[in-house]
Amino acid sequence: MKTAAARLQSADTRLIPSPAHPDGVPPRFHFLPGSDLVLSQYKGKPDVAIAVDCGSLKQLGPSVPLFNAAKTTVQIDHHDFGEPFCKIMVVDTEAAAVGEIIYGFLKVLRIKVTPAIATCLLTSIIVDTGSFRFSNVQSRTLQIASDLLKTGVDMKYLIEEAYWKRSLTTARLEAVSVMNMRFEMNGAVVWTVVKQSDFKKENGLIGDADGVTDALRSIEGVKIAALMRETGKGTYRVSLRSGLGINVARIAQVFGGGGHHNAAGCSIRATKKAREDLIRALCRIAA
Ligand SMILES: [Mn+2]
Repeated sequence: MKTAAARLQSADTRLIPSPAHPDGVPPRFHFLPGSDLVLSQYKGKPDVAIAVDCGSLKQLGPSVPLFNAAKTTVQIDHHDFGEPFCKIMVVDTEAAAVGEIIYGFLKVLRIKVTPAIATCLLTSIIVDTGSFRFSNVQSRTLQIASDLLKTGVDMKYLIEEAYWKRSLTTARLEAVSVMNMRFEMNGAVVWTVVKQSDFKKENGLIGDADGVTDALRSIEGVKIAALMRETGKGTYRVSLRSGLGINVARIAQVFGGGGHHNAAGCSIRATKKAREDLIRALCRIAA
């Protein structure tokens, strides 16, 4: 009988891009081994569908019918305010990143963690902990990172690629978002909008402005930062970040999204009214 590891490794694995990044793997993650396996289209019925780092079925967007067509559905997640939507649940809200959960899973399956696997898992941890700076970092996070480092993965390179390196497009979109930022509550709340026309002008994609919210949150005095990116479909994709003790996931949930205490997101209509409702809700919890 084949071991679980051998079965998994020989499986005809296809990866479907996240609806959060409909353009496929964001360019800054093209360095990840296997990023070229991500498909933008999939025909047929999958045997197994796995939702990773996805707090609700809604987050799968246009992939929902394909996902639900699978015989077996699996949810691997760490969101504080996620909703269960799969037959098999592998959820650990204490994990700083899904990379931690998958690492534990591979250990149980006795799958050898190769440098390529370690590169992806460590990147998951680096990204979800802001390079080991966020409050979700625990002893276990560092323990797993240490184990992954032992495979020979080059962490300096990963941090350089995933964290320090920004494309010129990203730098320009960050400049746009800083130029457009507005403060509320004596600077406790900052919000900004990046319009479709900005993305077009800078030849950028939604994912090119991923890091903006953290940059805004780092401004002295800011307790909550909100980035609203206008999608092509009349909505804003909202990213929220907050300081210690402020739960932005609660607000994201009210607006149909979800996430973690200090990092959450949702989608709202791209109207002044919807924007103001959101900002008002943010001001209430920042008070
Ligand atoms: Mn995550």
